[in-house]
Amino acid sequence: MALLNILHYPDERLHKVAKPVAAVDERIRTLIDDMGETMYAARGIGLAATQVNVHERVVVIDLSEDHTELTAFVNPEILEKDGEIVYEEGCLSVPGIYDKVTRAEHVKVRALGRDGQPFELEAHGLLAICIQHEIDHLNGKVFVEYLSKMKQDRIKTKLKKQERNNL
Ligand code: GNR
Ligand code: NI
Repeated sequence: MALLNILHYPDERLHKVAKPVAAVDERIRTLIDDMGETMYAARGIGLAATQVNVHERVVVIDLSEDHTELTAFVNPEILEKDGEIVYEEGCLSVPGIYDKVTRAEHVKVRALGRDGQPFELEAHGLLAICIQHEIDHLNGKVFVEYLSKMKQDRIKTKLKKQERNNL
Protein backbone atom coordinates (compact mmCIF):
# COMPACT_ATOMS: atom_id res chain seq x y z
CA MET A 1 0.00 0.00 0.00
CA ALA A 2 1.08 3.56 -0.56
CA LEU A 3 0.13 7.05 0.53
CA LEU A 4 -0.63 9.34 -2.40
CA ASN A 5 -0.04 13.10 -2.60
CA ILE A 6 -3.24 15.21 -2.45
CA LEU A 7 -3.42 18.23 -4.79
CA HIS A 8 -4.40 21.55 -3.22
CA TYR A 9 -6.65 24.22 -4.71
CA PRO A 10 -5.98 26.31 -6.81
CA ASP A 11 -3.93 23.65 -8.62
CA GLU A 12 -5.24 23.63 -12.20
CA ARG A 13 -5.04 19.81 -12.33
CA LEU A 14 -8.11 19.74 -10.02
CA HIS A 15 -10.11 21.04 -13.01
CA LYS A 16 -9.27 18.17 -15.38
CA VAL A 17 -12.23 15.95 -16.35
CA ALA A 18 -11.56 12.31 -15.44
CA LYS A 19 -11.93 9.57 -18.08
CA PRO A 20 -14.11 6.48 -17.63
CA VAL A 21 -12.36 3.31 -16.43
CA ALA A 22 -12.41 0.66 -19.18
CA ALA A 23 -11.90 -2.33 -16.85
CA VAL A 24 -11.55 -2.81 -13.09
CA ASP A 25 -8.20 -4.57 -13.21
CA GLU A 26 -5.30 -4.96 -10.77
CA ARG A 27 -4.10 -1.40 -11.49
CA ILE A 28 -7.52 0.04 -10.52
CA ARG A 29 -7.77 -2.18 -7.42
CA THR A 30 -4.34 -0.93 -6.31
CA LEU A 31 -5.48 2.67 -6.93
CA ILE A 32 -8.63 2.05 -4.83
CA ASP A 33 -6.58 0.58 -1.97
CA ASP A 34 -4.03 3.42 -2.04
CA MET A 35 -6.84 6.01 -2.18
CA GLY A 36 -8.48 4.38 0.86
CA GLU A 37 -5.22 4.47 2.81
CA THR A 38 -4.63 8.11 1.76
CA MET A 39 -8.19 9.13 2.73
CA TYR A 40 -7.91 7.51 6.18
CA ALA A 41 -4.48 9.07 6.82
CA ALA A 42 -5.93 12.50 5.94
CA ARG A 43 -9.04 11.88 8.11
CA GLY A 44 -11.42 12.36 5.17
CA ILE A 45 -14.76 10.66 4.48
CA GLY A 46 -14.28 10.58 0.71
CA LEU A 47 -11.61 10.93 -1.96
CA ALA A 48 -11.75 11.23 -5.75
CA ALA A 49 -8.88 10.05 -7.99
CA THR A 50 -8.62 13.59 -9.41
CA GLN A 51 -7.38 14.75 -5.98
CA VAL A 52 -4.39 12.40 -6.22
CA ASN A 53 -3.68 13.47 -9.81
CA VAL A 54 -5.16 10.34 -11.43
CA HIS A 55 -7.72 11.47 -13.99
CA GLU A 56 -9.89 8.35 -14.09
CA ARG A 57 -13.42 7.96 -12.71
CA VAL A 58 -12.73 6.37 -9.31
CA VAL A 59 -14.06 7.47 -5.90
CA VAL A 60 -13.77 5.99 -2.41
CA ILE A 61 -16.07 6.84 0.51
CA ASP A 62 -16.21 5.66 4.13
CA LEU A 63 -18.51 7.44 6.58
CA SER A 64 -17.87 4.94 9.40
CA GLU A 65 -15.95 5.96 12.53
CA ASP A 66 -13.87 2.77 12.56
CA HIS A 67 -12.84 2.64 8.87
CA THR A 68 -14.79 -0.56 8.19
CA GLU A 69 -17.09 0.60 5.39
CA LEU A 70 -14.80 1.52 2.51
CA THR A 71 -16.90 1.70 -0.67
CA ALA A 72 -15.36 2.16 -4.10
CA PHE A 73 -17.35 3.76 -6.92
CA VAL A 74 -15.90 3.23 -10.40
CA ASN A 75 -17.59 5.19 -13.22
CA PRO A 76 -20.30 6.49 -10.83
CA GLU A 77 -23.48 7.90 -12.38
CA ILE A 78 -26.30 9.72 -10.65
CA LEU A 79 -29.56 8.18 -11.89
CA GLU A 80 -31.96 10.27 -9.79
CA LYS A 81 -31.68 13.19 -7.43
CA ASP A 82 -34.21 15.10 -5.38
CA GLY A 83 -34.71 17.35 -2.41
CA GLU A 84 -32.35 20.00 -1.07
CA ILE A 85 -29.89 20.00 1.81
CA VAL A 86 -27.48 22.69 2.98
CA TYR A 87 -24.30 21.48 4.66
CA GLU A 88 -21.03 23.01 5.78
CA GLU A 89 -18.58 21.27 3.43
CA GLY A 90 -14.86 20.85 3.60
CA CYS A 91 -12.39 19.27 1.17
CA LEU A 92 -9.00 17.63 1.57
CA SER A 93 -7.91 19.67 -1.46
CA VAL A 94 -9.00 22.94 0.23
CA PRO A 95 -7.53 22.53 3.73
CA GLY A 96 -8.97 24.64 6.54
CA ILE A 97 -11.86 26.07 4.47
CA TYR A 98 -15.48 25.21 5.34
CA ASP A 99 -18.61 26.76 3.85
CA LYS A 100 -22.26 26.01 3.17
CA VAL A 101 -23.22 24.31 -0.10
CA THR A 102 -26.74 23.36 -1.27
CA ARG A 103 -27.07 19.94 -2.89
CA ALA A 104 -29.68 17.24 -3.51
CA GLU A 105 -30.69 15.52 -0.25
CA HIS A 106 -31.22 12.16 -1.99
CA VAL A 107 -29.41 10.52 -4.89
CA LYS A 108 -29.62 7.16 -6.58
CA VAL A 109 -26.19 6.20 -7.91
CA ARG A 110 -24.95 3.40 -10.14
CA ALA A 111 -21.29 2.40 -10.23
CA LEU A 112 -18.94 -0.55 -10.48
CA GLY A 113 -17.48 -1.84 -7.22
CA ARG A 114 -13.90 -2.89 -6.43
CA ASP A 115 -14.89 -6.33 -7.77
CA GLY A 116 -15.95 -4.83 -11.12
CA GLN A 117 -19.62 -5.68 -10.52
CA PRO A 118 -22.28 -3.01 -11.06
CA PHE A 119 -24.34 -1.91 -8.06
CA GLU A 120 -26.93 0.72 -7.26
CA LEU A 121 -27.22 2.68 -4.03
CA GLU A 122 -29.82 5.07 -2.62
CA ALA A 123 -28.18 7.69 -0.44
CA HIS A 124 -29.56 10.43 1.80
CA GLY A 125 -27.97 13.17 3.88
CA LEU A 126 -24.19 13.16 4.35
CA LEU A 127 -23.63 10.14 2.09
CA ALA A 128 -25.63 11.82 -0.70
CA ILE A 129 -23.63 15.04 -0.17
CA CYS A 130 -20.33 13.16 -0.26
CA ILE A 131 -21.22 11.25 -3.46
CA GLN A 132 -22.11 14.53 -5.21
CA HIS A 133 -18.94 16.24 -3.89
CA GLU A 134 -16.76 13.37 -5.22
CA ILE A 135 -18.46 13.17 -8.62
CA ASP A 136 -17.93 16.93 -8.92
CA HIS A 137 -14.18 16.30 -8.43
CA LEU A 138 -14.24 13.77 -11.33
CA ASN A 139 -15.85 16.50 -13.45
CA GLY A 140 -13.12 18.97 -12.47
CA LYS A 141 -15.26 20.90 -10.00
CA VAL A 142 -14.19 21.88 -6.47
CA PHE A 143 -16.85 22.86 -3.87
CA VAL A 144 -15.55 26.44 -3.60
CA GLU A 145 -16.90 27.00 -7.13
CA TYR A 146 -20.40 27.07 -5.55
CA LEU A 147 -19.31 30.10 -3.47
CA SER A 148 -19.17 33.75 -4.59
CA LYS A 149 -16.25 34.92 -6.78
CA MET A 150 -15.14 37.11 -3.87
CA LYS A 151 -14.95 34.11 -1.51
CA GLN A 152 -13.13 32.07 -4.19
CA ASP A 153 -10.52 34.82 -4.58
CA ARG A 154 -9.99 35.07 -0.81
CA ILE A 155 -9.61 31.27 -0.57
CA LYS A 156 -7.10 31.24 -3.46
CA THR A 157 -5.00 33.96 -1.81
CA LYS A 158 -5.09 32.23 1.58
CA LEU A 159 -4.10 28.80 0.21
CA LYS A 160 -1.34 30.20 -2.04
CA LYS A 161 0.15 31.96 1.00
CA GLN A 162 -0.10 28.72 3.05
CA GLU A 163 1.58 26.78 0.22
CA ARG A 164 4.39 29.35 0.07
CA ASN A 165 4.96 29.09 3.85
CA ASN A 166 5.10 25.28 3.54
CA LEU A 167 8.04 25.36 1.09
O1 GNR B 1 -13.57 14.64 4.32
C1 GNR B 1 -14.42 15.28 3.72
N1 GNR B 1 -15.47 15.78 4.40
C2 GNR B 1 -16.57 16.38 3.78
C3 GNR B 1 -17.44 17.12 4.58
C4 GNR B 1 -18.54 17.71 4.01
C5 GNR B 1 -18.81 17.56 2.69
C6 GNR B 1 -17.94 16.85 1.88
C7 GNR B 1 -16.83 16.25 2.43
S1 GNR B 1 -15.76 15.33 1.41
C8 GNR B 1 -14.26 15.56 2.28
C9 GNR B 1 -13.14 14.75 1.64
C10 GNR B 1 -12.90 15.27 0.24
O2 GNR B 1 -12.34 16.31 0.00
N2 GNR B 1 -13.37 14.57 -0.74
O3 GNR B 1 -13.24 15.00 -2.00
NI1 NI C 1 -13.11 17.14 -1.88
